[in-house]
Amino acid sequence: MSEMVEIKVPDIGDFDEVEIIEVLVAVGDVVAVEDSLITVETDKATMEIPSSHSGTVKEVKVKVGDTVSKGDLVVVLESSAATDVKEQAPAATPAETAKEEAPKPAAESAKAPTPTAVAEAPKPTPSPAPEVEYKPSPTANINPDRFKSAHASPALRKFARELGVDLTKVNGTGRNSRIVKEDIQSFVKQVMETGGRSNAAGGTALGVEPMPEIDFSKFGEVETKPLSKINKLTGKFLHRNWVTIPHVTQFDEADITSLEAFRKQSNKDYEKEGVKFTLLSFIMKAMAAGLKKYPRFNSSLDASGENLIMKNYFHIGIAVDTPDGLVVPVVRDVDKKSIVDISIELREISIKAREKKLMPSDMQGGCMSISSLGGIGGTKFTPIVNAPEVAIMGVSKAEIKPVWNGSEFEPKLMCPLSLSYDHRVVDGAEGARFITYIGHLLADARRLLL
Ligand code: CAO
Repeated sequence: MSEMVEIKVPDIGDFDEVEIIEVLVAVGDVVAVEDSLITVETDKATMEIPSSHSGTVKEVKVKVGDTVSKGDLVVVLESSAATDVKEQAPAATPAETAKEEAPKPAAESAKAPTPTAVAEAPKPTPSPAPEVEYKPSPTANINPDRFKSAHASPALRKFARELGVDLTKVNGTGRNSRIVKEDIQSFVKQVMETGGRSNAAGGTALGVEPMPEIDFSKFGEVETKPLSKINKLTGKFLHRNWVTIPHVTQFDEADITSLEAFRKQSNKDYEKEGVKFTLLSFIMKAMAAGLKKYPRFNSSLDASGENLIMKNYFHIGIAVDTPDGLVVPVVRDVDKKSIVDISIELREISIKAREKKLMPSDMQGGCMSISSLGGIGGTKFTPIVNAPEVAIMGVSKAEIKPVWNGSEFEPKLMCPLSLSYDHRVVDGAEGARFITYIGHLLADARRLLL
């Protein structure tokens, strides 16, 4: 006889109010015991909440973005197998390294159900979950260790193994680059379409030789240092963006002589309030105005690559250099904020970034990014577009230069700008117009107020 069973969030260690990043079931799905229902994420770990019962999903009580704690209702199942309730498994405490560590297997002794069962799911398992011994197929040539470290749920790992897909070569489009089912499907589709030649592993994707493995110690003393998590994550995205987006980089120099005088004066005026203005806040404001005037810069290609999603909000990503690598937090609604507010927020997010306190949501939703190396040096550089954005602007160190005014050279403070854009979306003329407009705005700070 069937019964309705409520599956609730079990004890998830020290965590409370954790965010749901994936809902893995929908009404009508048939689930087995231990099938994952949702994935939750803290700043330290992702965990999957498995089902304690088998049955058909009748109601899903949560959605992505919700926060849940122990005891919150996740789904209601119509369960026919009353004996499949699981005993609470030993706690798999999410630890600092939980995303990388192999979790402990869950205990599986059964307990007797009651007719009005209100079940707590078995203890959640930090991802990646226990693996069936992975045996690469002769043709797949997959590195088992790297496969295990791929950011995907156990169910998807199984799915990938069945298809012979090397998860390390699949780009994750879910939260925090988590691999979702559609990523595996589109990977397979791509391989089918290109006869197996398309492969994200560097050389082979481009039809060139892979990098040789070199024993550098033959040439002198060496030390091996692992890349940070951020390095690895950004590296994957940068690689993808570099090889898949046809980049053009347009250079210009903005005359910021009068803006610099205004900035210095403003710094004095606001000293008591503790507000410090750097050039970047003014550039952010100018960029928001540029996005309004040239809306193609404020767009993204949709998944089919056939439509542009035009955005009516103006959020700017700022590349921040941290000891662990590059992160890009987003300042929202820059068009609506004053330069004072932007400066305060900029300072706050840089501190948060360097103290590793950014939440995933702090780094989402950007329309266009700025990478400012102006405080460090260099004359110009070619920034890589931060997809799904279609453009990014690099800022280098401003210098006094002689500028011809028609009758003589004048000393002007010139700030180098490097605008990279996705040439599928923005054409060269539009790129030149955009960067010229930014220069025009920066040449007179009053224009930023209009
Ligand atoms: N020209 C000349 N001086 C500049 C300048 C420019 N374009 N931009 C900033 N400066 C000055 C600032 O005015 C400040 O000087 P004062 O203290 O005398 O006023 C000094 O350089 C340091 O500025 P800052 O870098 O601390 O502040 P910012 O607002 O310009 O930048 C942030 C903030 C977070 C973007 C920056 O600290 C940072 O992390 N930059 C690196 C970004 C990066 O790594 N990009 C590369 C991405 S690709 O790998």
